[in-house]
Amino acid sequence: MQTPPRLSVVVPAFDEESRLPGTLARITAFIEGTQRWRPAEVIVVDDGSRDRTAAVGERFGGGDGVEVRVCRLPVNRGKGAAVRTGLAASQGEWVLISDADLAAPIEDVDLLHAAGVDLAVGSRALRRELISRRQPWARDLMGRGFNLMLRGLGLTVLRDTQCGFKLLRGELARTLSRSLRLEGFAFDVELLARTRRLGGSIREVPVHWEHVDESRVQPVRHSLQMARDVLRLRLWLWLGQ
Ligand SMILES: Nc1nc2c(ncn2[C@@H]2O[C@H](COP(=O)(O)OP(=O)(O)O)[C@@H](O)[C@H]2O)c(=O)[nH]1
Ligand SMILES: [Mg+2]
Repeated sequence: MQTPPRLSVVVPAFDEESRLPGTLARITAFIEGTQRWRPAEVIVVDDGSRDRTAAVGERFGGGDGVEVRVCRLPVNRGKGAAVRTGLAASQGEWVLISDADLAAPIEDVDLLHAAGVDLAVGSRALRRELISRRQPWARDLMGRGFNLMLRGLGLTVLRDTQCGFKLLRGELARTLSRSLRLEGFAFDVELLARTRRLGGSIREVPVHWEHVDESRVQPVRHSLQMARDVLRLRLWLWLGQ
């Protein structure tokens, strides 16, 4: 029997052919340079991209002690659906969810791990001095509004739920993959809520962040979708689902 990976890195990817090679190179170089996360697997989840994202991922192959795999969704379903697919496919003792632009540096996985909890949530709200480049004001506003809504609905006590950099215990990742339902950008909120329900420990951990342009987020369309999704989540939780 092969030893299970120490770490699975799940990278949701929608039209990421240009950013992906650099991202995979940085992740594999980090893992190759450290003993503590080997062996590792990187799971690129191609969410029905219209470009060559999947081919780029497949061609990359991997590195010493790192395997890169690609899961493909035939049509675009959303970041939540992509992450859920990656969690289900993961085999690691720990599972890191990371955006394809590495706005939070891969090295900070050690900060999340040091928190020693079941779900460590990377955060941009706790230590603003770690942010070397801010998001544009419209996105910042969108984030603040969303956070306010979450608080009003009693869905979170955290300061930043939406940072695309989170570390979970492998068992928890696989369990969550069977119960997550939100398929869009609001899925992080459900991830947190369901972890809490399962009795998992959660901590918000400040990470470095450098805003990367070329966002896949459309402020108006996705704000509406996220608002609708957290209302659905609120209802499901009240109904005990
Ligand atoms: N699966 C999936 N991933 C997406 C979608 N849109 C964005 N992503 C991924 O989510 C991550 C964050 O997207 P990004 O454009 O960097 O968003 P921003 O930095 O929050 O503006 C990246 O890894 C994207 O490839 C989508 O519709 N489906
Ligand atoms: Mg980004």
